[in-house]
Parts: sequence; C-alpha cells; structure tokens
Amino acid sequence: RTLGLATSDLALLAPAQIASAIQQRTSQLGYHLVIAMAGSGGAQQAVSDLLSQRVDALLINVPLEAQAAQQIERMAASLPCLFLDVAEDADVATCTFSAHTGARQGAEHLLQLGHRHIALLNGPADSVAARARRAVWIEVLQEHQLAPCNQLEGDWSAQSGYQAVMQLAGQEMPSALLVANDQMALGAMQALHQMGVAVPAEMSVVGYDDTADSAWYQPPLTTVRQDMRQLGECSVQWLTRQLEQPGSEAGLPPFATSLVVRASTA
Ligand code: IPT
Repeated sequence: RTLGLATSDLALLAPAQIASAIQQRTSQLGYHLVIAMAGSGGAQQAVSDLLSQRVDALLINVPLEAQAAQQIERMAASLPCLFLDVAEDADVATCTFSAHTGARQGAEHLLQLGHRHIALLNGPADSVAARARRAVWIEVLQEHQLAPCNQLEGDWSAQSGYQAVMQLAGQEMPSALLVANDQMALGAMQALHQMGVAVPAEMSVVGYDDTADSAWYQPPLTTVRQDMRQLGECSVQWLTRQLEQPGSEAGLPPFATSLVVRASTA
C-alpha cells in the first residue's frame, strides 16, 4: 500500500526534516511513499498528481486555509487524509504543532530577560502558521502593555531574513528580535553582523523550529523546538491505522513545543 505526501518546498529545512521522518516511518511499516511538492499549482495540483498515482491515503504538509483543506478532502473522496499545516478552524483531521505554546515561549523568554523593545520578523502572510505565530507574539506583548516596535516579513528563507533586517539600518534598533523560523534568523544574524550589531550583547535573537543545524549558528541559536521527527512519525502512525481499521477517528491534539535556550539571547 502507498501513502502520498503533498509537501511545501523541500528546499526549506522544516518540511525536509518532516518528509525525512515520514519516509523512514513509512518504510519501517512496510508501506510505500510517493512525494509531490506543491509548486505554482499549489496543494491541489500536488494532490491530484498523487491521486493519479493511486495512493491509498494522503498526508498534506502545505499551508492551507480551512476552505482549501476541505476542498482537498473532497477531491480525495473516501481516502483518509491528514493535514499537517492547516488553519485551526478547519473541519479536517490534523496533526500540527501548537503555535500558542511555541510563539508564547519565545516572546515570554525575551520579556523575562527584561526586553521591552522587541521587533518581529514574520513569515509569509499566506502561511497560516506564520500568521498564528505573529498573532500570539502580539497577544503576549499586549499582555505586558507592549507592541512590537517594528514588523518585518520574509518568505522563510535565510536570504529574506537578511534583506528584511538590512532595512533596519540607520533606524533605532530594537533590543530583541523574534523570528518566525531559524532559517530567517540565520540571515538576520548575518545582517546584524554586517551592521556591527553584536548578538546577544546589543540584540537578542530568538528563532523558531530548532531544525538540526540551529545549534551550529554563530552564536548558537535560542529557538522554539518543533519536533519534526515526532510530527512525521505520529502522522504516519495515524494514517496507517486509518487504513488498517477505517473509522472516523479524530486527528491528533496539537503537539507542544519547547524553548531551547542557547547563546543568541541575553
Ligand atoms: C513551518 C516551519 O516552521 C517554517 O520554518 C517553514 O519551513 C514552513 O513550515 C514551510 O511551510 S512548520 C509547518 C509544519 C507549520
């Protein structure tokens, strides 16, 4: 039997690590895996490619609004589907990370260190996860009568993080930066280095993901850990159970994240 995975760009580290865990668990359980990457045709095109390859069940790790997810479920007809990156209000089976715990952990860490001038480097606005992280950051700052002193946006890549932070040149600098993923934090730190802003002495930086390389940044990155392996493995476990004992089991409760404190915050 064959599982299909429709995924975001595998050039990004988080989806690549999730796909790697999915591939390993799938073969351990004696299933095959077919992967389709959502390109310009979006998730729908990727899913219809998988359906034409006669997969028996679908994992969808592409950012989707509730409506788009429900539409994909209809395309899949009777095949079990599990969504890994979808709006919270979607009426579909999900296996996701909680942005509530994650974004809160990063923001509260900076507040506990005494930071009051905090800028946000958000992910792309068409990603539900990016919007959820931003909303929670703003909520936590509001609880402390604060607002972000600047909001930048990137597309998840290191290059976009670099370009966004370069826009701060010549402006009043925040004392800390909340970044929506580790790859953008990598670019942000390169920009700060070029501007002569020391991390963490003059600027603290918090990432998000804790992908495998983040301990090797200079300085090692403080970040919010999403356990990509756990997400990948549990989602395969759930989907294969659906195939073996069909039933209308609900999805999984959102996975908690954890704060990993390294050297980029002070
Ligand atoms: C999310 C990552 O946190 C982010 O870094 C980026 O890679 C994005 O995926 C790509 O869509 S993780 C996702 C399961 C919300």
